This record gives sequence, C-alpha cells and structure tokens, in this order.
Amino acid sequence: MPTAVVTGASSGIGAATARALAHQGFHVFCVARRTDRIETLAAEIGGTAVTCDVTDETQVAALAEAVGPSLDLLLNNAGGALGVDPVSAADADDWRRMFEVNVIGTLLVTKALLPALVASGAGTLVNLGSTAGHITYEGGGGYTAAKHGVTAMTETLRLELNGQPVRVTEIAPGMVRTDEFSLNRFGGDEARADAIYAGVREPLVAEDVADAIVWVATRPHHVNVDLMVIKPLAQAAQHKVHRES
Ligand code: 8X3
Repeated sequence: MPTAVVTGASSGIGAATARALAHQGFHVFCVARRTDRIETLAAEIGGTAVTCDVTDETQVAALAEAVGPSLDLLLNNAGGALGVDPVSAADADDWRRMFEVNVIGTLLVTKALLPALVASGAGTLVNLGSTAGHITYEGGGGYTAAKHGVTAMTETLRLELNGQPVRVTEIAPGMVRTDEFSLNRFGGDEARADAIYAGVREPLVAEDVADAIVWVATRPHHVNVDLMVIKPLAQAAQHKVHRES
C-alpha cells in the first residue's frame, strides 16, 4: 500500500486531500497540532494520526520516526496567512509566524522525510504554494513573501534532486473558501473573513484542490507537473474577481 504524509491535515485542503488520497488507496499519515481532529480523520480513513508542530525540529524528527524508512508522497500543506496590514504598518510577529509555518515548516518536514521519499524509489513531493507565491497584492506583503519563499524552495529542490527518484510539484491555488484560511488571516473576525468571498458565485473548495493533488500524484512517475495554478472561474486574475450583487 502506498504511503502519504499530509501536513496541516486538521482542516481545509489538508483534510480533504488526506480523504482523497485514502480513497485512492494510500495509507495517510495525518499530521497537525490538533490531535483530536486528526485522530477523528485518521479513524475515518484508516490512516495514522501524528501530532506534530511542523516548526518544531524535535517533533518533526518524531514524525520521520513514525513514518519509517520509505514514503511515496509528501504534501507540505501546513501554512497560512496572518493579517492584512500594509508593509508600512506590518506586525513583525505575524511575519515571523508566517515565515515559520509556511517556509521553515516546509523546510524541516522536507529535510526529515526526503531520505524516505528517495528510498521509495518513486517519491512525490508536493508543496502547497499559492497564487500569492507568484504575484503581490496590497496588504499581502508578509504572506506573499512567505509563499514566494515556498516557490523558490520548490524550484530549488527540483534542481537539486535532478537525477534522484523524487518529482517535485507546486500547487498554487487562488481563491479557495475553507473554514479557517480567511478567518485566521482576519484574527477570527467572521464578517471580514466572509467579505473576501462576497458575491463570488463559486470560489474553489478544498476538494477542488485535493482533486488536483491526487491527479498530480497518480500520473506515471516520469511525469513531473512542475506547477499547477488553480483559480475559480470568477477569478480571472488576483485583482479581477467577478462578483454578483
Ligand atoms: C490564498 C490565495 O489570494 O488569499 O493562498 O493570497 S490569496
């Protein structure tokens, strides 16, 4: 049975992808800080819950121990946005936290699990980037900088792993409506979080992104999808979103 590790599996895209991969026959290690959520998910899909803060090297080492010597798929999904302040008024702690989770977390988990991906003989590494890793927008300085970091790390890894049996993909979603992404960005302010999606008939949902990740992961192994940008039909570009009143 192929194995997969999904970080940030407690909600949103991570949880949806864990379910989709299990449906495809993967044994999924569901990784997140919130034990109750990942235990419920792991029980539902016949996977394994591993409580882990991806920014903590000791906990990431324990994750690698739990996974064992061989791994087929790693999805670095843990991440997120904090705040919408302009750079001139940015909260440095929010920026530190965004760099820690999105960039350093992805780095630590990748370093720890890369030997197992190589050992599988046909590993797949998927980093959850964002359109924010390819453009910038007002109020998004910290998040776009962090996601540009994820893009740079992903592209560097593909170069460095050339000749090794590990393919490297970035999935870059645009507007995805999940339970927590926007809420976390706005510090729990539901009205502001909801306003992001106001009038947008069909933002992407977590299952749309999960579907793309499964497609990437189930191509023949010599096929490396470098980058997949996915936006809802209503979002022609970052700033051009069709809204119905
Ligand atoms: C989420 C996309 O537009 O909020 O990664 O930056 S956006």
